[in-house]
Amino acid sequence: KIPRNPPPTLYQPELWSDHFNDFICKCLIKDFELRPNVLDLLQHVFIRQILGRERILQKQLMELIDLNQQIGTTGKTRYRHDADDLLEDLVTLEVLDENSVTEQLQRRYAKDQIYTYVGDILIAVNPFHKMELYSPQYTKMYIGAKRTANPPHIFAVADIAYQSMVSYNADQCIVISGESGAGKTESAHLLVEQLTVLGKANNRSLQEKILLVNNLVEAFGNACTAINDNSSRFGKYLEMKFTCGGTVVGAQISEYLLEKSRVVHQATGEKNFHIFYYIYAGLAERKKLAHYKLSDSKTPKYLFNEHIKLGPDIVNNTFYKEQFDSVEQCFKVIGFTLEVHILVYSTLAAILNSGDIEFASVASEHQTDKSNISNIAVLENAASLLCIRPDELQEALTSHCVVARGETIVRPNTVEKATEVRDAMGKALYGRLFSWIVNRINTLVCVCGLNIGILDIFGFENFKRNSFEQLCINIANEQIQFYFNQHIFAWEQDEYLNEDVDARVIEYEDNRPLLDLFLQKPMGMLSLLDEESRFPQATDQTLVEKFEDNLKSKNFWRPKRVDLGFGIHHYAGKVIYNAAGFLSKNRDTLPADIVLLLRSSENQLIRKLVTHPLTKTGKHTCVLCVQGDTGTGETTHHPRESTNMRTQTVASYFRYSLMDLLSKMVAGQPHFVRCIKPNNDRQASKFDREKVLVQLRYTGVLETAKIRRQGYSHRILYANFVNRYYILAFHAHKEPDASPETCAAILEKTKLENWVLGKTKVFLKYHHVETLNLMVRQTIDRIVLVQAYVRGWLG
Ligand code: AOV
Ligand code: MG
Repeated sequence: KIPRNPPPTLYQPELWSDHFNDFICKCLIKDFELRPNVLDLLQHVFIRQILGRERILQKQLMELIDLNQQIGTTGKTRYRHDADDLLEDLVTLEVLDENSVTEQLQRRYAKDQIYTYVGDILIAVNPFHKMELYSPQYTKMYIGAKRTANPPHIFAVADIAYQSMVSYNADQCIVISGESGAGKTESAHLLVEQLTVLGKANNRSLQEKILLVNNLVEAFGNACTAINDNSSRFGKYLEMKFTCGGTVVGAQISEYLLEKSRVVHQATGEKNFHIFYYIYAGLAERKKLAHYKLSDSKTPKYLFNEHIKLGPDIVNNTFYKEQFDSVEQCFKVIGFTLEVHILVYSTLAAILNSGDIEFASVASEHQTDKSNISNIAVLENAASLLCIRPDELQEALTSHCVVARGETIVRPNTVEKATEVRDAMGKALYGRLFSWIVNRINTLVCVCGLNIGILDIFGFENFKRNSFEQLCINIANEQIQFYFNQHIFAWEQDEYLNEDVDARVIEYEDNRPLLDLFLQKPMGMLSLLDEESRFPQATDQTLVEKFEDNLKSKNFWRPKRVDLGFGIHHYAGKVIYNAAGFLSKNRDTLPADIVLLLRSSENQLIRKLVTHPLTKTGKHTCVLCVQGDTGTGETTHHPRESTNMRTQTVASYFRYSLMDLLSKMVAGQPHFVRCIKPNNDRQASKFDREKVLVQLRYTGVLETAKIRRQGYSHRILYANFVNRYYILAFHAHKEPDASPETCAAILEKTKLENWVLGKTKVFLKYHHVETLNLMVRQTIDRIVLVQAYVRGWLG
């Protein structure tokens, strides 16, 4: 009987006699083309020597060949051309220049082929319309397939990361980059979806949980900006956790640098975080607005943007209502009790109510401006949602304590100061609520194991007016670009030198000077900002002057006629920043009086949010981080909050976060997805050549194609290489010595071309490894198959 589905675990050379293993290997390694193998096996050796039979049934033979053909054939990498001669890998372009690259992308885009490879890197051009590319049929097509067998696709990236994780038992990391609105978040979703399928999430509820959790975090962390209706306002690193066998068992989310200022203020034409609109509409639908001290006739100030006519439309918006339902659903799925739902809504409603508290100036005897609350009813609403006493809230907002010569003195707050305190409270509560939700999710769904991380941060931004938030966002992107450069260019070219490998050097735009400009200690921009933030007398004006006096870089300049303005020539273009508010945004202080008051809240969630610092502590070492003068690559992080004045600044927290993120990323083998925005109007089928060209330039796509064509993106130590691939040329049950000769023997056997042996490593082209891995998989499949046959025949 012919076994139809040979069990995959059958490949266990140790269970078979040496004689038989020898024999199988002899047959199998002869050639990677299939027929001679099977024929040899069956006709010449197998039948006579083992079974002693002279003939075999024709039918059995044909079936065996059939089965083998289904496993697939290997061979040299084929590059696909379609009828119009469009290329799927830019590396294979005959003429490699800006023009030809843009031309290819444009022609492909016109045919809805939004994905294109540059070697092992995927370019994704935002289609700005729904594509028929993600159906179950596509999901299936990209599982375990050779990359060149199908058109380029984001699912192929998921598959390669997954296969590498399983084959090498090693963590992976998928880095998605591109400017705001280029499609990073959408790509991240697609990757998560495909990875849950690949990971054979054995219960649907886990799969559902992971996808839902992702959406929940985005409801709290995304918002509508001038560029993107669903713009990520935080950095997200989602790690999918797998067992060694490759079964998905959970996910963990790390969030970075939420743009909290959005809670209290949004730029022209922009909105607050999605969740506020969702609960507002959702609670209205359930007639519960009054319970949370909200009214459907008066939009809270924090949600009201005069440039967007939202007003009463929010409560009638069906999309918001649906989203509210799905947030509730998500809370349930991840195990939040009804009590917790209510606590979360109360906190959000408290933030909205406190935003409506108004202050009026009252003259005082000592001529310092005092402030008073002009709408006490609103204050009472906020206090009741926060479960604190209204008189205490009033006091904490309109006055502050100072300690002078051992005496505590109460000083009044001006209207301006009181407003600042009110907003600081809203921002702090929201920021902590966000971190708390993410932490809760992690305790519910996180399990340890192998992981594939997916990085989706806020993309490079250049608005009409750019502030501290844009500076942080753009520095983060600068750092990711640096990581990309290190990986694609710097480390590879260093290894040529170390290993005496002759390869042409590719010039690329190194953005290290920019990172130094921002991150160096003590004279980088963030250090200067921190230093200035420590002086109580400092102003935003003295800050920009300090920048001007100390930052000596051609990438920094002061534009004329822009008060408080300074320019930075980022890797992705020139941005003019306005330093107004930099100092206060960086100090980000939550007055001690507010902290103490909130700690006395009857609402246990509020108490939790202000009692436990939710941020991480610890030391991080990362080879990628620019660490200023010491060069040790280490930093310590202090708990973010304390009630004294020595609170940590946003800049130093930001620096810490970047390092934390990078240390996570460098731990895995990276895969890159480059999202490209084809136009600024979010229009489908519109390919603005100039716009695309600029992005191709600053992301170094042309140079990447060159280095992938000429260089060796995989460098594997002899021992590792032999261990992984000896089965292709030697007996499966006997691992040969890890010598350069063995490596050469394996490579010659595979008929791959253009590899090089260095002093300690094998240097391979980007497509070699995939071919080798596939050959190993097929060899094992064949061994399994033959074993199954033999079992069938013998038994
Ligand atoms: P981003 O993540 O890169 O921006 P998004 O992933 O949010 O950008 O994409 C912006 C919009 O482009 C989406 O809302 C979709 O309408 C559209 N889009 C992107 N990719 C696809 C796709 N594969 N198919 C269909 N539509 C797509 V920002 O988060 O702003 O940096 O901070
Ligand atoms: Mg995004």
